[in-house]
Amino acid sequence: MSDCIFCKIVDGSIPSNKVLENDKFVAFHDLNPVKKVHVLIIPKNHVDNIATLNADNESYVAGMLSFVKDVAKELGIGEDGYRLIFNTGEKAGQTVFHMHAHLLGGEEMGWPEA
Ligand code: IU
Repeated sequence: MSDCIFCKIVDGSIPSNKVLENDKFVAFHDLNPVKKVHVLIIPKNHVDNIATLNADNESYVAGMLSFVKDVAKELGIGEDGYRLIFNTGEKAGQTVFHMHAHLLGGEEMGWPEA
């Protein structure tokens, strides 16, 4: 999508601090981290969010969890414990409508969060 900021990160027209990339996914550091480690993981092909997945686009996100595991390992938090969050829809706090997982870690995290 031409006006999507994360699509521009994928095509390189907007720079990002990348952690890992493969043919389907990119992981980069969030500009406004809320934890010591805060990385966004996105599919290269545009999907708005989980709610808009369907038979035509679900292949875009197949393998995403396995990529998350590789990213956590790359960041050195693979054994430590980490949290994955998909804000889905405005009511849940989604502000960028290109599907992304927030990978959070590097510090102790309570559950539920205060
Ligand atoms: P959300 O789940 O849609 O609210 O998350 C969007 C995230 O994207 C948020 O944590 C922003 O800090 C982050 N972000 C970014 O890292 N780089 C950008 O250019 C933009 C948003 I716009």
